Amino acid sequence: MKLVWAIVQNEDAGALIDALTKRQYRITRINTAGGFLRQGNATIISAVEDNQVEYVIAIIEENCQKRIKEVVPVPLGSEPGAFFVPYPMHVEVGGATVFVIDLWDYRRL
Ligand code: 2BA
Repeated sequence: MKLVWAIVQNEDAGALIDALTKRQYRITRINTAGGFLRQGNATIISAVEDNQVEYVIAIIEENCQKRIKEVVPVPLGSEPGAFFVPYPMHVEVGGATVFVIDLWDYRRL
């Protein structure tokens, strides 16, 4: 078995969970935040049979869009008299960051 571990945008998480649970996949959603943007995102984990991995990834791809997010850089420090003009930056986020991890054991007790 494999653990499919997907970091997705909050905007996509609901539809993705619906699409997976409708097909009988068991999933867990964890509310997480990205280290770069410091904004909330969602981590979806699901233990699946090896032969289901590509199908699950295809469902993730189908339900997660790329988006441009605006971020305003925060100054790390400033000299007296200096001023900082916070020009917004744009970064492309998603569709999803997916890790596939070998699962040693899976039990429902
Ligand atoms: P964040 O860390 O908030 O990153 C959001 C987006 O900012 C990233 O989108 C990427 O486009 C950009 N970005 C991240 N780090 C950057 C850097 N050092 N310099 C320039 N731009 C940077 P995605 O790549 O689609 O990632 C979306 C979220 O997935 C990330 O949110 C993070 O929570 C997670 N993630 C991505 N790669 C990861 C990795 N290698 N390990 C763990 N989590 C990861």
